[in-house]
Amino acid sequence: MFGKFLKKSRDEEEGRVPPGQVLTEKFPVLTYGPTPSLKPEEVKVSLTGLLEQPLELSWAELMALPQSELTADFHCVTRWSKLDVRWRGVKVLDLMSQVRLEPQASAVLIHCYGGYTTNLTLDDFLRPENLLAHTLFGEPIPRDHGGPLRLIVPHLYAWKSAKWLRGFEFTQGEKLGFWEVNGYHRRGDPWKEERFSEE
Ligand SMILES: Nc1nc2c(c(=O)[nH]1)N[C@H]1C(S)=C(S)[C@@H](COP(=O)(O)O)O[C@H]1N2
Ligand SMILES: [Mo]
Repeated sequence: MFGKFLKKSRDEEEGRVPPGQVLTEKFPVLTYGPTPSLKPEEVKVSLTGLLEQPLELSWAELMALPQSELTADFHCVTRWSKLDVRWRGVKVLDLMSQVRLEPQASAVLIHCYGGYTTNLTLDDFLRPENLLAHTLFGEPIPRDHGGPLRLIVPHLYAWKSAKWLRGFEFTQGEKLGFWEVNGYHRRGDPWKEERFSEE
């Protein structure tokens, strides 16, 4: 009976690991460039570009928005995946209820402290699970994992989950981000193995 239970859970897990990925229990750190050092009260999140009015939120203003939990799998394009990572923070949709986009807006370029950028279409950005996370497994996110604040976009490769989040620039058409300019796929769906650009 126990064997059957184990087998079922393994089968279940197999359906959760995208092609070409290997599970890890650890949580490796993947950073290109410097690791910013920021106190939560120094963090600001700005919304700019194709909006009726730009907005900048302080840490206190972010904490005053509804707070949500997300448990999600994390897939790095360098082929490791970690299941059931627990985050807490502000849903992208709760942040976006504070602003009105211009009708031409179709994409967002995400900016980070330290200069990293990554791009998403609005369809990929405005998903109910996406989170501005400040807590990882019940603790403030460690600095090397993107604390005080990072984006989590669980349905795409983790290079879209920008650490040390600084803001969102709404654009007409995608402006490509750091890895996307350097040969990575513009979208990055792990289930389709959208690792590299075909252009
Ligand atoms: N600002 C910033 N965000 C980033 C990165 C980075 O180098 N800088 N690396 C990305 C990549 S490639 C991955 S796999 C994940 C890794 O997150 P982790 O270091 O918490 O595992 O962060 C993503 N977000
Ligand atoms: Mo990655």
